[in-house]
Formats: sequence, C-alpha cells, structure tokens
Amino acid sequence: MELVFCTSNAHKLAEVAAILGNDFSFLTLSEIGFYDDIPEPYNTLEANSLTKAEQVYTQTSRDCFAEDTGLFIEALQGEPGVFSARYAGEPADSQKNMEKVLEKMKGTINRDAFFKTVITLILKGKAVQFEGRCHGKIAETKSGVQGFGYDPIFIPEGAARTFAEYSADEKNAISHRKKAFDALSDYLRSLNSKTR
Ligand code: ITT
Repeated sequence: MELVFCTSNAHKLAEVAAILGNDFSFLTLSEIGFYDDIPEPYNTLEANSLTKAEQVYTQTSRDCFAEDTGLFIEALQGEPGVFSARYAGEPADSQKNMEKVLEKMKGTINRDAFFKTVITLILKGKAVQFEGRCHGKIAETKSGVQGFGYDPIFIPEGAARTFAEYSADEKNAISHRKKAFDALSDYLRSLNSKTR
C-alpha cells in the first residue's frame, strides 16, 4: 500500500517517520509533485484534517493521510486550539504564539492543557479518523530547543521538563502524535490481516 502524507510541516514529517519506523512508509507531497496550498478553513481539527486529505485525494486519486494538531488550554477556554498555527496572526510564528500564550496566562493558577492530533486516512475514497492526546501543563517561561511549535512551553503530565527539553525519542514515545499514529498503524495492520 502506497500512502501519501499530506503535510507541508517538516517537523511533523520527521516525527512521524521516526514514530512509524518500519510499520509502514509514506510518500511526501513534494515526492508526488503536489505543491498547492491547502487551506484549513474550519473550526475543528476533524474538519481541517479531513479537508487536507480530501484535497490531495481529489486531485491525485492517491490513498493518503493528513493530520491536524492543536494545543488546548483549559484556562483560555480551549485556545489556541484549532488556531494554534496562527494564534498571534500572520505569518505563522511559533515564538510570537508562545509569547501570546504566556502573556495571557500571567498569574493564572490553572495551567492544564493538552495537545490533540486528529489523523484522517483516505483509502479508495473512504475516510477514517484517529485521535491522540497528550495532557500536561503550560510552563511559566520557555525552556529547551528540541521539537517545534509550542514544545518549549508544554510540560507533559508527571514531568518536570518541557517537550523542548525532551529528546526526539522521548517525545515520540508519549506524544499526542504517537498515540494517533499508533491507532492508524493498528487499523492498517487489521486491514492487512483481513486481506491475507
Ligand atoms: P500541515 O501542513 O500538516 O497542515 P501545520 O504546520 O499547518 O502543518 P497544524 O495546523 O496541524 O500544522 O499545526 C498547528 C500548529 O500547532 C503548528 O504550526 C505548531 O505550531 C503546533 N504544533 C503541532 N504539533 C505540535 C507539537 O507536537 N508540539 C508543539 N507544537 C505543535
């Protein structure tokens, strides 16, 4: 089975390749010559991840998967959520996004938050979704240089360091993305065993 990963985010590509290991491989959008901009116009991760995969499937007829991820902060009523990439406005800027979060959270006691990833897989025109979450807390300040996006301000549950202070392997062992991709791998394995 040849699957295309519908993402233009190089950090996600690297994390997903490491998470999947030998489970299954994928082609990137540039490997299939797909360079169109894919809008994410909806206000749920489910709808945005579906629209990304549908756009690639409709234009290329290739089986594919897309993922949409957001950081949901309890004290900010779920912000930045689906607007995580451009929380501080255009162009998308992770440093400005984190500064906006830290400013809004100044003096806030409840720092509970979670990352949520929604994957949409399209096989022969049929869409299936998978979800993964990682709970934790928003730090008072940024620390660490690993990872990407909001990692320098996110402390996973039970930890004393941010995701940006984790090695790639440590983050990939417990992340929202790991849980969602494990569910996708299980599903693909179950299809394989049915067709044997
Ligand atoms: P696509 O091409 O896959 O759509 P994107 O960068 O637009 O890539 P998303 O909309 O899914 O990706 O992600 C929204 C933002 O959430 C992303 O730009 C990061 O700032 C942040 N984010 C996603 N995954 C993250 C992670 O594992 N750790 C920290 N921040 C993350």
